[in-house]
Amino acid sequence: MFKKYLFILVLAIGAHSPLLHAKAPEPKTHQIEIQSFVFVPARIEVQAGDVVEWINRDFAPHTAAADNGNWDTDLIKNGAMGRTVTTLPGLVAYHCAFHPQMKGVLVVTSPTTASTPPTQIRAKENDHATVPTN
Ligand SMILES: [Cu+2]
Repeated sequence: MFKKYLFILVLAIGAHSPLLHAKAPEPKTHQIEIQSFVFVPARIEVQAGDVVEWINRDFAPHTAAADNGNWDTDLIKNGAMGRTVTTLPGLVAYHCAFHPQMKGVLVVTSPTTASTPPTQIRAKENDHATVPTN
């Protein structure tokens, strides 16, 4: 959590009009390394619209392919990079086409949800809790 807020702070300082930029965050790029037949990190949280890049540190070639078939980086050679752009929020499991035991997960959040402060989310939940639902 601290890292996330630090990053938002850095963005706010970098942009001269933080209020204008707060509602439409710039797409970010996230990097996942492939080391010793493992995606590192295996699970990352990104916002819809963000770019995810895989860098292959192994001598063996790898791929990153969504289990649902929505995207595939195709072959990533040693030292090379593959990428995809996230679209819809949700959990996206992926794997390496050559090594089915290599698995990873992208946790894709919607930009509006992710930028809502935790206090506002709690307030909404409390509202629902006090309203009888049949
Ligand atoms: Cu592989």
